[in-house]
Amino acid sequence: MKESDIKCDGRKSSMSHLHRRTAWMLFLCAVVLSLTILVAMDLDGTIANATTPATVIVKMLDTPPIFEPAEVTIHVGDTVKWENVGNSVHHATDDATAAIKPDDVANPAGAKPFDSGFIPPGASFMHTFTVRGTYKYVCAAHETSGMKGEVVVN
Ligand SMILES: [Cu+2]
Repeated sequence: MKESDIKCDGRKSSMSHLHRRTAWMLFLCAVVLSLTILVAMDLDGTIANATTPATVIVKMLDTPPIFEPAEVTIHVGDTVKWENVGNSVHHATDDATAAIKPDDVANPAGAKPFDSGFIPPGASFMHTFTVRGTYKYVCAAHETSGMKGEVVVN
């Protein structure tokens, strides 16, 4: 009687011990998994919210003379890089004094106008936008041919 009771108790206690270990392991796995998810979410959130400055490329083409893309939307602190991929000289400016038609250019209040000067084939010009607003610019050489562009800074 006593022996069987002991055996039974022993089995019971070993079973519950095993269950406790399994439960503990599962709990640890759940904790590790939760922490991994939290860290991943935090990193993802950090990347999504980060204001890492970007550089947007605008190509300058010859036939027809255009900026490609003609309109870009960026964030404060981002840079636009104009690349002359054509064989003609191009230019990018939002300075009203360089434009034939004043309406072809626009420069937000408080922003200093940018002017690339003439960009030879294969060369490029970069400008970092630090003031929000809409910038309208032209290529002084091809303004009348419709070489106009727009940068919206949010
Ligand atoms: Cu041009």
